[in-house]
Amino acid sequence: MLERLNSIEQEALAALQSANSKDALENWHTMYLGKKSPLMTILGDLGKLSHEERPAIGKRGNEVKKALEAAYADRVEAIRKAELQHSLTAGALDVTLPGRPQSRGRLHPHTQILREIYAIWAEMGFQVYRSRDVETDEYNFELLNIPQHHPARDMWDTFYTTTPGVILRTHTSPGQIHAMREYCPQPIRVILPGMCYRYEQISASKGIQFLQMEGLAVGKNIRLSDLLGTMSEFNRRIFGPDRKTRFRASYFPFTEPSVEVDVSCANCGGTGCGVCKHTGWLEIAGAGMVHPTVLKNGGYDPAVYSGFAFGMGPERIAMLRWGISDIRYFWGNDLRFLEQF
Ligand code: FA5
Repeated sequence: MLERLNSIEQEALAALQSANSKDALENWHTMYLGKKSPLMTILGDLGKLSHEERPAIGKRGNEVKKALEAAYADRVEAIRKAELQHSLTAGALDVTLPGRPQSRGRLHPHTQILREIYAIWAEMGFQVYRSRDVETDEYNFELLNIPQHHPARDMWDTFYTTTPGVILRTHTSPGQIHAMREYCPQPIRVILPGMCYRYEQISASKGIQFLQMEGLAVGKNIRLSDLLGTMSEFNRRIFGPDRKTRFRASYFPFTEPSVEVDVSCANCGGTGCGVCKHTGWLEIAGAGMVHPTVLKNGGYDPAVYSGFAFGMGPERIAMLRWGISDIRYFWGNDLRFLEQF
């Protein structure tokens, strides 16, 4: 029996030397140290041996078991190291190589300028109010004091749907009525950003689809001087302190009195150039005191409440800010343009 144990030990240690992988090691373990292995069978059957034989066989059996276990652990460690070494050399990684650049998206200049404009109006107490792109003739025109056949409709001709009276809005002004009807009789300070659509001859400064940003303030004792001061402050914040603001008398059916808001041309500093058509000024918004009829249509008593409103073109503001020469770039989807912002 002792000889049998010696030969088990020798055979097992020899077989261990040729086990070169994790799988081979596992097989070896089952074969030589597993429950049904010859060694374990001998150790398990010690009770069947005679009193004389048992101590010596038991002692030697345990020695062999310990030796095999120790050799097994050494071999596992050696193979782990060899595998690590192999993977370090075979799959060698040059950590000094530059990484693959991730192409990062960015915000469209529309979104960037809108966020800047929102932040300025927010500081002046104006909240964003969302209004729909698809409007009714009633909201886009009638309730804004532009009845059927009014000549002002020519300026704001639009796209019509197959449902009579349902159109794409030509300006964000119909949102004034929605906001007033929702908040009346509370005071209002909102901006209404969004897309507008017009039947328009496309040019460098005119699109058939473009952004507008309406503003509306309604309350008691709101005066023209409040509008002029607020617009001047907005221009100072968005264009910087060097640019001047000018107001020109104008006409809109939904404001009385009405003004156009101009800023001094950044290109020439106000002396006149091609960009400003040699006037020194660029128009950025229409504005005025909310017409009494419009206040009434919104639910406010014009004898008690007053307000101002404005409608500006964020694309034109972006063009002035960043020196963009053509409004069509915003929709051109040309990466050479978009990547500059
Ligand atoms: C209006 O649309 C009025 N609703 C503005 C208003 C609101 C006046 C509240 C009084 C009170 P106007 O058509 O001028 O006005 O347009 C206002 C601004 O929108 C313009 O100054 C311009 O910046 C922009 N805009 C107008 N038409 C286009 C277009 N076709 N393409 C790009 N921007 C445009």
